[in-house]
Amino acid sequence: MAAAVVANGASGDSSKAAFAEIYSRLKEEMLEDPAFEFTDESLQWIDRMLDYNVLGGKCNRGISVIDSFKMLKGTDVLNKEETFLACTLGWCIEWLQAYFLVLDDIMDNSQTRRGQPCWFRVPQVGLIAVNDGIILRNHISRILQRHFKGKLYYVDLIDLFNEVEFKTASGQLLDLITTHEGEKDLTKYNLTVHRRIVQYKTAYYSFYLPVACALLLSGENLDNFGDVKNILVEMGTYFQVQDDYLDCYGDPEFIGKIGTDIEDYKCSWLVVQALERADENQKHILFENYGKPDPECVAKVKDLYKELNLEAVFHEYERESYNKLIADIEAHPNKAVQNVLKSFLHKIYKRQK
Ligand code: GPP
Ligand code: MG
Ligand code: MG
Ligand code: MG
Repeated sequence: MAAAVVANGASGDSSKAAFAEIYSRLKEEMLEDPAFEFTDESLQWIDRMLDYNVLGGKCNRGISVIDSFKMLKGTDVLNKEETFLACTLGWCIEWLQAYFLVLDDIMDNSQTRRGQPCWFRVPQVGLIAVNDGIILRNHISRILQRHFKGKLYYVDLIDLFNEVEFKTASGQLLDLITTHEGEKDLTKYNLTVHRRIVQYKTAYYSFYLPVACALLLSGENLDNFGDVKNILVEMGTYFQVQDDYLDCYGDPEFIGKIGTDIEDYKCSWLVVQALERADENQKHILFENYGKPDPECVAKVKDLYKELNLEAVFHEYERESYNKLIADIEAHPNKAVQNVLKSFLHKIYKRQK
């Protein structure tokens, strides 16, 4: 399983290898936890549930903790203790991601994730997946307690994970209830609404959290890095626009998931762009077909996207976002921080999955 992590990583080889190695240790610790008197059956459940949901992703978030920490320290070599701590925080973010995805796939009624059926679709799992989500979340607290309690920044770390989790759940709420408002009234969807949703549901946990973990490991006070947070939230917004784009245009074989945004009536960047460009007739087509499970309706929406040339609109957005982010990053006074931000941006620019 660890090999899959290595193969999918998008960063320096040494970080990837070190990162993959730590997973087994953290998993073993969770399985040995004396707080639970696991039967063999429950031990096997947790073992399989962890491998199924924590592994198999790109691990960009997790590996970014190590890469960012190295850049902040200005070295390519970390000692054993530093490597372990950075990898462990990286895995906590991957555990957080697993927890969110297990639940998000239920809420979005998705079919596949990372090239396999969503966890709740696995026979015998079903809604036990909800409880597995809770277990995954609790594992994070237990990992942090075991390895960071006693560190000066322990409380800040706990606060950080709590705050980011709350922001993400709030974003998820906005994402979900926006589809109810005004009984499917597309006129409510615009870039401001979209921006608020994606900042909260994606940007904080995917972009701010890894860098904030590296800053805490480096002994920094997060209050001094408000400008860095703003840039990372912008980067996270761009990342979720890519996710919205790939939901429609990505190859399911390659991205490992089948899009559901049109069926789910999501306030996706694509539908917002379509609404901005559509004439009355085209708007009528959208109003009639968006948010319906019927494949014919989905196809009509996709045809309209094509007519409006949304692929080109996206590529232009992607170029502009990149240029703006690079300009913001280069305006930052600290060179090490600039390197952290640029490295993160280059991991996602023009990503295909
Ligand atoms: C991405 O939305 C956002 C999340 C995965 C956060 C979920 C938060 C919870 C509190 C459960 P998405 O639905 O567009 O992601 P994907 O396309 O990967 O399903
Ligand atoms: Mg979702
Ligand atoms: Mg989803
Ligand atoms: Mg999506």
